[in-house]
Amino acid sequence: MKRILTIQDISCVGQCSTTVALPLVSACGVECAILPSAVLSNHTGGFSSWTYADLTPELTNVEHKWNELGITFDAFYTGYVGESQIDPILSIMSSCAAPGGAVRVVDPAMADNGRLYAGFADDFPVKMAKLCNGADYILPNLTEAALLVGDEPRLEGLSRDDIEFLVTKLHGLGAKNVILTGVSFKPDELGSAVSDGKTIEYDFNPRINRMSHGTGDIYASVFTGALMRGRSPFEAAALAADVVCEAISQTAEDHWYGVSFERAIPMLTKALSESGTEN
Ligand code: PXL
Repeated sequence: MKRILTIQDISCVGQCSTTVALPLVSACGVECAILPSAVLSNHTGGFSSWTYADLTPELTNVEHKWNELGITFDAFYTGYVGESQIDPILSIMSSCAAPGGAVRVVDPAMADNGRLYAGFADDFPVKMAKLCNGADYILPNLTEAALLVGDEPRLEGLSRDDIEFLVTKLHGLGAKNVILTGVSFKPDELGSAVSDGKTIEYDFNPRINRMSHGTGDIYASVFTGALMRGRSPFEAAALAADVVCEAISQTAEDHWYGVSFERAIPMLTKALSESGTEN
């Protein structure tokens, strides 16, 4: 069984980041170690306030212990992290990689709907771009993608050429594969562009008109888990989108702070038990 390490915050309440990654990567049949970068009482997207305990010094402490014990990982998956954590994370990715190398999946979780999340400085995307450099896979939404390459975020009316130009610029950050989410060429569809730098494939699902928190974390977690189970990047992205759609459709109307991803776990495990190349 592959062992991955996810590095992101623990939002104790809110169904996002580590509390989504751990169950979903595990449900994929992949061992998931965690390294919490911070502990928050709840996420910052919709609650009026939160507590925040920064764990930056602990990242290096843990890294040294793992180096001493010879603990390594087949893949790293990063999500919501702070500016001071970028360099320690890059160090962990190089010193704790499995002897044959480790896959780097970077979800630059920092923005949505045209704006940075509360608490991030305007120059944070430049720091996040450093983490994208050398990543095997980056999974920005349209807002994150624009901010990473220094553009004004545009959420609507992007043509195929606009998307492909944006994807090219994202590769220019030093990322091998780009999975750009939030792509839409027709009002009733929403999907992603999956690019390896040579070819772009598109995956679309019917658009669900509902603002849902934490869907990017569900998408990145399933993508990482499925990839580590030997699915192609396109298959992993398509499954991730299907799980997000299933989770949203299974979420009660008044459940505002997250989506009930738990209800999509049966379809995820079923999909991954069906044919596919084991990795
Ligand atoms: O879902 C991304 C995320 C993760 N962690 C925290 C957040 C958010 C989005 O707002 O606030 C703390």
